[in-house]
Amino acid sequence: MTRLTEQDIEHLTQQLQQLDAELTALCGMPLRELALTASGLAAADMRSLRIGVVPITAGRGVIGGFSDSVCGILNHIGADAFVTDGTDVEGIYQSMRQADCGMYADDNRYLSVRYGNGTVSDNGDATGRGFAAALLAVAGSLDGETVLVTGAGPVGRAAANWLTAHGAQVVVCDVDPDKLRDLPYDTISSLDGRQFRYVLDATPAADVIHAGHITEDAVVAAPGMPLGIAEDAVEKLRRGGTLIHNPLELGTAVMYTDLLL
Ligand code: 2YJ
Repeated sequence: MTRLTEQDIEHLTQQLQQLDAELTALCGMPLRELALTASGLAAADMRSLRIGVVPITAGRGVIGGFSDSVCGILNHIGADAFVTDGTDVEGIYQSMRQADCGMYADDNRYLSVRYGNGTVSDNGDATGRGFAAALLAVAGSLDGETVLVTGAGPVGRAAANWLTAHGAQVVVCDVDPDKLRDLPYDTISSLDGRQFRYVLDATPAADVIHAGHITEDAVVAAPGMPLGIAEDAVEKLRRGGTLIHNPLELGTAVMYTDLLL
């Protein structure tokens, strides 16, 4: 995920009910159930763990509203989350003393940790599985269906693994041939001349997927910020397809449900 801005997450906490309504309409389940599904869990596995969200000042520093938004997402799905008073190592210490789990992000990595058993969930991996689970939920079944995954980084690889395990035929596209080497999927380095019904956009770049790359009834799951779906493709999806896009909510929710394993 690209570094989020304050504007990206400004109204996120107030819009969680609306997100649940949208996800339920599209995927047949709200954020909490989708996250549990991506973690391979059932509704009955949900637990309310105490989790400290630690503001991290390292690198480019805190993003205004980031820790509060993460805390809001966690509490929305049933966790017992709080933002630590201290930042960085002091905050991690507080979360270890006062909570079962911690969650923290710097400019390169965003992690959740369960202290009692050492379970760790990485945002890239969790996001890939979360959006793959959303795509499957919209489709109903992906058995034998071709799914395009754009971007062979951590998000794309996790999504490709999850989709393959759930019966899809995955095609991974990346402009960097080194990233495609040794991948156990069909791979392409350009979308030219190809059209797909199911797409998981895991690139950190804007305007990767255009209208010509998707069918009229396409289902596109896109965690990336900025959105990798060009305006003409968004317009086509509005007319007859489905677009699932949220910058932080689903990935963060899966990072929590992964700790319940
Ligand atoms: O604590 C804070 O407010 C900041 N240190 C949050 C930084 C958030 N980090 C990002 O947005 C990074 N791009 C996360 C990279 C995760 C890769 N999956």
